[in-house]
Amino acid sequence: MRALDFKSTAEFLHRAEMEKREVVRITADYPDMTIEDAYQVLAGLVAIKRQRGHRIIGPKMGLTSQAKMKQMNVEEPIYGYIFDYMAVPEGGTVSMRELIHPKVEAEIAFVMGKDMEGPAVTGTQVLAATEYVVPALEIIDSRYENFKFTLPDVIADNASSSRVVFGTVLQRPDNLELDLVGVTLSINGEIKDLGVGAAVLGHPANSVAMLANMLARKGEKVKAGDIILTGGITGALILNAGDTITAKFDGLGQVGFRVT
Ligand code: 0L1
Ligand code: MG
Repeated sequence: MRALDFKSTAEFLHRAEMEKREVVRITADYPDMTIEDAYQVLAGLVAIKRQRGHRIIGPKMGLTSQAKMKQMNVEEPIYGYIFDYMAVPEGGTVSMRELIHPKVEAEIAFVMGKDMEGPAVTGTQVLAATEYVVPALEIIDSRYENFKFTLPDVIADNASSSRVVFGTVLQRPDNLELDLVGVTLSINGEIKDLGVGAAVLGHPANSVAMLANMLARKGEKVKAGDIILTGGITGALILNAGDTITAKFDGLGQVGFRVT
């Protein structure tokens, strides 16, 4: 069997995203692809997007809920990157014509005020280094057929990152109990899922701490100015044209968009 070529695999996944086309998962042809290989493909994908002039808004954490970790049979979340072209204004629209088979999940995003370098960063340190928290909706859109993949596949595919909508009200994290923040996720005015901040590794700040510690293995860090998606508080709901999506976060406000 041919060895996995990181660069051409990254190009393959980038093309699938740009052409809004679902593709066969990488491990169908390369069953031995490791987690390490997958992060190398992701690095290639990041390089391609940067060459095309796109800028990273911040890293994101994925698979942070017990439900998703159990489903994928993993003990550690994964990370990817959110780029500027993925941002949709609050109250704006997302077109199904631009995406493959999108889903939406409600998350809390952290706006970092200071760099955070692992390997032993804690949630408490993260809160001290955070400038603001903001409610967010992440639209995930796996490039793989039927949204089916193994762990290395989804890492290589930038953790299914596709679009993000940030709320417009930013709050200081002091005096907020983010683990206790209740969230409802509604489609067309009907609550379809709900959750609480603690669904994200016990506290969303723990997700940023884990991210800093995972990045440290690659000699990277969380940077001041990064806007970090910490992981789904709710499950991921399938989107359809005509949907209006609203997430309400107790004490943090709300965020929404329409699907055309
Ligand atoms: O943001 C996420 O948690 C997505 C991680 C990748 C798994 C998925 O696409 O559901
Ligand atoms: Mg997510």
